[in-house]
Amino acid sequence: MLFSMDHWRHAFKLDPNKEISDKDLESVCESGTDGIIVGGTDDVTLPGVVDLVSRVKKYSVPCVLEVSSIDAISPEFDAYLIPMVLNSQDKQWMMDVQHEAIKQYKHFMSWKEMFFEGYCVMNEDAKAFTYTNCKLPTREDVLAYAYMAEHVFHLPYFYLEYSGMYGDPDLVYDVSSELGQTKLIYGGGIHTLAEAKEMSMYADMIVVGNAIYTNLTEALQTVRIKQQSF
Ligand code: 1GP
Repeated sequence: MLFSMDHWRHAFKLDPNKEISDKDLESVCESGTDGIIVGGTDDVTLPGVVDLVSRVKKYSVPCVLEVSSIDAISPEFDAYLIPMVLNSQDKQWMMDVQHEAIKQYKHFMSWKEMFFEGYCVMNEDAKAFTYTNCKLPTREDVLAYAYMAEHVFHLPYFYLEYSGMYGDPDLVYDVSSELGQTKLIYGGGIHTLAEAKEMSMYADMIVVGNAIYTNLTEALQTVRIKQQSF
């Protein structure tokens, strides 16, 4: 059966650079979330990625790698998410790192397990924002990026990335209205079920990251969005 994330409503994002105990990892993996995304911005190393995926693979939850470094790709994952940073000011993050990866690895790549995401980084204080030299987009910019993700690049996912900061629900609503086929992923600053519910009203999938490490009990509650119908 082909791997798909299209039905995912909720994902936890684990950072290979952060410590998590076996007990907490079990709670995350057995929480009922649709999947685990392994991803981070800096100091993502192959040993860190391999260690984390091997621990997650003890559970039945799907596990995908959001690739941030070409040197830290392990074959253990169910699928791979490849970001294309639409609001980066450097072509490198939109096109060149992906181009280099394809040049080196295209014969090993299974395209059935590889999904490109149009990334729009919205938090100026996020590491990813600085690292990929992003420019803060206006509302109109974001809507045009979403339009391009769907109609120009035909990307399966558009990721509105507020990493570390709770975003603007009105903008999430506007972006969701702009998209048809392309699914909207929202991530950033979700710490409570109420926040998860709010963003889930508009985003196809929400991603919870930092809260795993700051308040796991609350973070686990966010999975309850899957029991609600909106
Ligand atoms: C980060 O979008 C994810 O890439 C989740 O953001 O860590 O702020 O929850 P937080």
